[in-house]
Amino acid sequence: MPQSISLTRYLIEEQRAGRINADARLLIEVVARACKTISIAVGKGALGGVLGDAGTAGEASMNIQGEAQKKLDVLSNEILLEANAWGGHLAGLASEEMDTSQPIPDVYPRGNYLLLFDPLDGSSNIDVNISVGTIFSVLRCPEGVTQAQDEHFLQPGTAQVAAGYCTYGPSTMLVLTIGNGTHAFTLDREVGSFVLTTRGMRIPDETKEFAVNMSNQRFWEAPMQHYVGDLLSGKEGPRGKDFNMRWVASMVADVHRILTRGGIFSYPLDSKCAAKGGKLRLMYEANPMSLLVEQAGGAASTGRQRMLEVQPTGLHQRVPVFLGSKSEVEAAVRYHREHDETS
Ligand code: P6P
Repeated sequence: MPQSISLTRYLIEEQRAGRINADARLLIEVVARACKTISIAVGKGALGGVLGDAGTAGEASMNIQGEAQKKLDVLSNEILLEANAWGGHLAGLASEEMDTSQPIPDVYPRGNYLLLFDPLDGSSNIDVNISVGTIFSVLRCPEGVTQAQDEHFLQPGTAQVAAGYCTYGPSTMLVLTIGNGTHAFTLDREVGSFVLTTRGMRIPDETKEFAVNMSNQRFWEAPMQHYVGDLLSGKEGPRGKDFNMRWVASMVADVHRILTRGGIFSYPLDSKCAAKGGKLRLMYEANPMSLLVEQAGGAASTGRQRMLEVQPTGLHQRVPVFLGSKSEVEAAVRYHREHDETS
């Protein structure tokens, strides 16, 4: 029986190899520990008294995105804030659930990293017992800055030191990259630690599976209409093969499937969300997922630009997203080039 490698051992070996320093290693360990706490809360379901909308009876609490917060959104956010406040490796935190970035309380030492997270992505699925997840991204704080402000977070995805997600599904899995491949760890609930179960996830270059919310089709731009229209035409159409479709409406679940067996995930611009720049958020959804996908041999684009090279202009900026099997993302980008009315 080969000796199992824990997340701690993996990170220590990466530190010994000089690919990560002690502070970043400890930061990732703290985030992973917070995810274990969230996993326990999510796993209790109706027994935990934390399902349903946050806020008082008749008045749901809304986040900056204008979305109704679930009780578990708020709880997960609090778990991540509390776990990371005292560690001494952060100069600031930003969350989908908070209007602006948060300073580290003065009573605690500060560090050189910035942590961004979506504490519970896909939380609308919580009440129907479908997988949800935590997405996180780690950036370096600019030299000389001890109390980070929003503008210090506005770095392109290529600047990420680490990125990952924790998916709370049939098993709880942490998928992580520190820039040396994408690796999956499964939570051993009996021991209480994450164990390396896939070293070096690889996304197949080709795919026959796409993930998109088809109910938005009438709102899409021309390139997306042409692209998906040809996918649906199957082997009689220009793509020459039949495609299957999956849409969980939980980005972490859809991306985990794609990292595991290939596919293309898309949340394109549509006339409903175009004014906001898209639906999904760049800093704590698209960028971390794009780094994980590229590190697994896939590709990630806005349809018109490599995702990781987008220069952010706002903490909660939204972008169109195409990510997954490299040749399929390249095909989607080609459709945008050939059918683009905006170019
Ligand atoms: P729709 C969940 O709310 C989320 O942010 C992603 O996890 C998911 O991919 C997307 O929105 C689902 O959006 O419009 O299909 O409900």
